[in-house]
Amino acid sequence: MKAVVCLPTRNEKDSIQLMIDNIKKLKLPVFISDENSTDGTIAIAVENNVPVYQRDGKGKGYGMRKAFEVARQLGYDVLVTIDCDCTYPSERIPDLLKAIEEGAGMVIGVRNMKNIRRLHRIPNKLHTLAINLLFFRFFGKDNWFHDINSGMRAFRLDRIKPLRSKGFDVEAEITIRAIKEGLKIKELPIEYEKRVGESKIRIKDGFAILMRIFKERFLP
Ligand SMILES: Nc1nc2c(ncn2[C@@H]2O[C@H](COP(=O)(O)OP(=O)(O)OP(=O)(O)O)[C@@H](O)[C@H]2O)c(=O)[nH]1
Ligand SMILES: [Mg+2]
Repeated sequence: MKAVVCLPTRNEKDSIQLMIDNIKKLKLPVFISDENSTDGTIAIAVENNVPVYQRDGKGKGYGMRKAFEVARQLGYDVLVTIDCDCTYPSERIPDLLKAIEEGAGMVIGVRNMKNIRRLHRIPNKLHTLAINLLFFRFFGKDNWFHDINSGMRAFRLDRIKPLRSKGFDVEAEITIRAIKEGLKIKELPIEYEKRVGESKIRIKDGFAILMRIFKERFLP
């Protein structure tokens, strides 16, 4: 199994060095999928010999699509994505990969909700509930999800069909793709820290995520 880590970035100069150091400690290959960062993020990545790829459109969805494309082109079977804002525990990546080796098609890091701002926590619960209710018939009672927007996950690339999301709806879409493909999805509880640097998500993104869930359920 060949795995690679992708850090999606948009102006993450305050956290990228630490994120790169943490992943290098794990001896895993890493690349950046960037959104025209202008704050020096790219220079830090280049100084650390980490390859940087620029997205083809605006938004985290495009960043993830680029991540899929690059990982496939480089011949990897498993992609690990982790937000580059020092909120997720990169030292747990090996646990995600172990679960994949043991047969999971996707492993989602389920955040300890206490450090998620209330403004994010409530929509996140709503999105997760929406997927649980609308896609129940695909996965049945044995799999009830707890954090479908998590920005830390690992999955087998060959089983995920091309993405359509442009923005922050991409995590929900990746989860839905995995459900529809019948992948064995495992959840792994993880810690979650307060963000370093400026948040990019906006209230309108919460609506876009909900729309994405409904579109994926009811439109072709
Ligand atoms: N490639 C790319 N990455 C992005 C874009 N927007 C955000 N990101 C990255 O995606 C990750 C998640 O963005 P955040 O702003 O942390 O969003 P969030 O985690 O939902 O919200 P917070 O709780 O405020 O952290 C970070 O690593 C961002 O740098 C984008 O347009 N393109
Ligand atoms: Mg974040």
